[in-house]
Amino acid sequence: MVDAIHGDFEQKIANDITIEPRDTMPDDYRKTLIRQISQHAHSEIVGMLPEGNWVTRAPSLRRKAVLLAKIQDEGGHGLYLYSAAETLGVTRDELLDQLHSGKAKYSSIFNYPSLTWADMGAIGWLVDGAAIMNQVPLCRASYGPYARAMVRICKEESFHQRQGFEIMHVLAKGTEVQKKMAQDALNRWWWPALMMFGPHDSDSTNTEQSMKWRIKRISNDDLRRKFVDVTVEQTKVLGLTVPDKDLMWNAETGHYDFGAINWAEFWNVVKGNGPCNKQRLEARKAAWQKGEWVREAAMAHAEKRKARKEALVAA
Ligand code: FAQ
Repeated sequence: MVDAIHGDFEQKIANDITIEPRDTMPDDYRKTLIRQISQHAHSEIVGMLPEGNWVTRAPSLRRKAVLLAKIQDEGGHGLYLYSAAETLGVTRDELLDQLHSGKAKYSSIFNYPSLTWADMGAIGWLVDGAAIMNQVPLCRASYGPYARAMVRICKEESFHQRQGFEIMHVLAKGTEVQKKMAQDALNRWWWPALMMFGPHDSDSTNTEQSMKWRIKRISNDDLRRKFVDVTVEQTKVLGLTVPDKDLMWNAETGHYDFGAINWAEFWNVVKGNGPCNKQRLEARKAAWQKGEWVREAAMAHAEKRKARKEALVAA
């Protein structure tokens, strides 16, 4: 039955008309959007750190310029997403407070270390590759500000994925040592990249409802399977080996079968005990503290401008 308050909302969802900030929406819809969008924003901001680790050690000026541009893009994605979350009635300070106090989740993948230059290739290729697979359907999410932010984000993520693949390609076709480095990066990032899609559908607490609300359009397992199908073929082009002895083409299903994911490792990382969780949080908190004078200066400038405008209007 369509209830009086949310009838309009439900009809819009059924007819694929986007929900906009001033529209009536159920509290739980608002809550789950704030949850997902803010986790996503935090992931983008924390996700700058593993790559930031290599800016000073990029092997050439060109590589350094590209890497810097990519990291800045990720920062921009975080800002669009925080803005989209703010349209739902939460403040950025509240969201950042949740991140800094360790209450908020962000993607498990960014709690792994970036040990060699090849990791810059693997992150672009696999992590951005998984992000695109997950985010293209979000361009059709039912909440307008989120869907619109995703369109631009996906365009930029495509460039990121290509630059990562190109780094891997150069290394994989290079010297024996370079090829080994590329394979080692693939070995370390493959399974964490599969974990990015979240728990199996049967263990996913939010998927069913989020799909009913057309926030998510494709389930965690279906997206993961699409990612494996596409990425295994790309691995062949690189001449590298996917670190999964159970990986096998299944002619009946038309998809690759792949091995079991280590969910104990996944939940351990999500709960804050991954290899770099503490380091990542410390880095974000330090950046926030060091940026205090910038925020104060910006506020003082804004207040001065406002006072000047008011004086002009009064004159
Ligand atoms: N890590 O019920 P579900 C990027 C949590 S951006 C940590 O299935 P849902 C760009 C989940 O929150 C990467 N926690 O959840 C880049 C939930 O807990 P809650 C981020 C995870 O929301 C590249 C619980 O497990 N992308 O990479 C993870 O329906 C390179 C149960 O899970 C997005 O955020 C995880 N991997 O589906 C930047 C995309 N997976 O909240 C820099 C938008 C699950 O109930 C460098 N988000 N959990 O306490 C989504 O599509 C969804 O939120 C999912 C999870 C698919 C991530």
